[in-house]
Amino acid sequence: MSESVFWRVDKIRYEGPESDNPLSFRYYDKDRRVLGKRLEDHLRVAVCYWHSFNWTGFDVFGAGTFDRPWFRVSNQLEAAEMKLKAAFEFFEKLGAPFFTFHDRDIAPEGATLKESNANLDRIIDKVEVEMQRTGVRLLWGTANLFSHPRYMGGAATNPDPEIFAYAAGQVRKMLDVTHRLNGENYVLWGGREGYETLLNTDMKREADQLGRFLSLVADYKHKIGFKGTLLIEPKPKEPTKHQYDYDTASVYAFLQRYRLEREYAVNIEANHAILSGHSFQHEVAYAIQNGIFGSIDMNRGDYLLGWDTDQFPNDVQEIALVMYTILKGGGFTTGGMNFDAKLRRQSIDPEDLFHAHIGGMDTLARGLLAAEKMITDGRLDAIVQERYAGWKGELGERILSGKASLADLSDLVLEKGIEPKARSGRQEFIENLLARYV
Ligand code: XUL
Ligand code: CO
Repeated sequence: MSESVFWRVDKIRYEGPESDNPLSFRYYDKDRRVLGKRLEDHLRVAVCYWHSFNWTGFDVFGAGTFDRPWFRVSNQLEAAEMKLKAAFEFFEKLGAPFFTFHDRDIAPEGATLKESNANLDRIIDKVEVEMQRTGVRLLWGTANLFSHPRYMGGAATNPDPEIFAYAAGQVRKMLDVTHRLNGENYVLWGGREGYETLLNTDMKREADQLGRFLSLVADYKHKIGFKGTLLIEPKPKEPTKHQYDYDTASVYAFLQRYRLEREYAVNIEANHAILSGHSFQHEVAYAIQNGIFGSIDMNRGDYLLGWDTDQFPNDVQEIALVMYTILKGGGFTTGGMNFDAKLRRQSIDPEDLFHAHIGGMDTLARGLLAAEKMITDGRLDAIVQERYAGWKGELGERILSGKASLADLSDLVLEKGIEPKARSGRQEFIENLLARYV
């Protein structure tokens, strides 16, 4: 069947670490039991539509480099159908249990919202058939509220309420679609919700608009009975200079201020964490500790570049730390690992898309297996427990329960002549221990 772009690739199988076949998994053994659960059910991998099937390889200096058949078809709906067939062939051959998409990735934007909705309906009928045929599920859906020029000044935070209304129309439709396809989550990423200059921006008003928008979305979710999780994806900058959903802590503060902290969780993207000046593990740990951890957008940046390069992950130690944190937090519920990652624009062969995802999935699997060792061994946890052991004693209990005042504590130190003894944080020792699991 030479009409398929992926005809040269067969189903990708697990062949083990000794395999020399680059089109096989060396670690991603989906049925392997890890801490009582299948590896596939721990990772819940998703392939994203936008980078893998829509992006042509263009950058700000040059045109697309990928020659995919659907880029050559002028009828946009026909192109969407071709792309859909190719995407599901890819998901199936890769063995990805989930996929993700924006409304405008999967069906073309029309001249009006009505026309766009009709385009979407027509393609979604076909998506439903493909999902049934392959068993591939929807991790999340989302609306693109950033590409069209109408959104240049933001969607919910736009100075024009008609644009707010247009965005509401798009999200309503995509919530309906996500619900219809049994999506497990719905994502909101506010790429243009922010500002370029305060000289033309009323920041307080924009925050209230965004709070209102998120409340409307939550109300609608309940109205239609969508049981999935609503997720906000933090990012500090790019395309907008300053984005309101800067990082997990800013999102959490925002949600609390608008009393939405029980309605939303976060979708943490690896390289967005780095761009906000945190580690990936920090963002995940912060979300878990505040009860708003939802899902992951998996990728990596480049140490030499300060922007969102969206590369496939290859750092096992970084993933091991994140998986350790996620497992200790109870693992994913509705969330998963969505590859929000793209090929380099010189990787023009359709097979490159397989190599990228195989490498990414093997890296996730290795990280998970290392995290399993970290947990079953128990030494890392014991080190932390031991470090805070003093707080389990009488003094610690009195302080935290509020039984001791500032003066009580001062008197205690003065009367007993307490001089605390310094103890090593043992960072290098612990890092050497970590290296043994990875
Ligand atoms: C942009 C980004 C988006 C969201 C979905 O940096 O990560 O693709 O994941 O809109
Ligand atoms: Co993302």
